[in-house]
Amino acid sequence: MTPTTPTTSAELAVDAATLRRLYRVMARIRHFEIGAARLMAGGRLPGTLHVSIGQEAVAAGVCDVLRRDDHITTTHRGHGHCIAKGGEPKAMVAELLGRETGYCGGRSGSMHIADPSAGILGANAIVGAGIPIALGGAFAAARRARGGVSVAFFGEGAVAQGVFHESLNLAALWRLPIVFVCENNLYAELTPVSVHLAAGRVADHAAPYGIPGVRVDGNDVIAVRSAAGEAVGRAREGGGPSLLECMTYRWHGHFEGDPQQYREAAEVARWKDADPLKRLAAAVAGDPEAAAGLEAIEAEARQEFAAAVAAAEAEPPAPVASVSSHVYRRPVRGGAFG
Ligand SMILES: Cc1ncc(C[n+]2csc(CCOP(=O)(O)OP(=O)(O)O)c2C)c(N)n1
Repeated sequence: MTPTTPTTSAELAVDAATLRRLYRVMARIRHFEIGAARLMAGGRLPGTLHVSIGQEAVAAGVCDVLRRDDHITTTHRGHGHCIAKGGEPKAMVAELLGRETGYCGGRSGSMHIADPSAGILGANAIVGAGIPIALGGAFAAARRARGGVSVAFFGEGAVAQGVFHESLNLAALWRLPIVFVCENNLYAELTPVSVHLAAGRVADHAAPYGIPGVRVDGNDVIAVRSAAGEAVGRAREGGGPSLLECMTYRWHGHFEGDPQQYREAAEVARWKDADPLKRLAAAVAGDPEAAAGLEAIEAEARQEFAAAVAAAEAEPPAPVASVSSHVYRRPVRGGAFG
């Protein structure tokens, strides 16, 4: 992995405002995840937590080329995608902390966050299960014919699931406006990719379905944005689906508390050197307009998370009696259950 050589935003063919916007989104994700991990370590956050520290460039780069009414689905490691797509950290934190103002009334926690108003069709605890939901979003977008696009985010652990292949097949047959974005972070739980995927490259799964498949450096936000821009543009114009494989790495364990006996500290350290935020900061160092105030952006991001925690912790926990709300459907007279 070679960090991008410092250059100017003109050479990067991306304007200073875009570079700063990308940095801000990555910083907001980074500080949300660091903060959430600390809350869990301190016993203030119930449930299980999977953070995406180190993978921020994928969420930021892809969502930067999406419209608010485009759809995404995400996974158990989905906070970054939700933030990048326009989800509200305040409602996300309230959900993580089991408060009624959370996205799901505090009943679901980290792995079910959804915000249809921002096009977020949901995180999903079942590996691969978000992919066909995004496919449905793409089908709906095609029917509406307003140029909408759907993006399915998933880890490489989902690629051996049948539904990944079924979805690529249908998307290709019907030329649906969808981009399949695989975040290949080299591990599925404790298992390295070399042991669980027969095809060395996820992107190679595109060819049998006759769709474009591209592998990019997923820690280079500009490269991700550029590849995603091409795939999303093609989908919007009726050119059909694409598969994008973003090579990246999670700095933390699979879940918070994971003893991580399956990987070497030196490997983690190598990937920390390829930190997507530091790489973008280095890339814009020669451009005073783009580089100004990156520390202030970081401070704002930390403050955003702290304010969300303070607001959530000032509220009472969601009432236990609400636990079954929205689970059972009230019988309809004369209907199937009436
Ligand atoms: C269908 C299914 N099988 C197994 C699991 C248990 N499980 C949870 S996360 C995970 C690994 C996912 O790896 P990957 O898709 O690469 O995502 P990452 O955790 O690396 O972001 C597994 C096997 C599950 N949640 N769903």
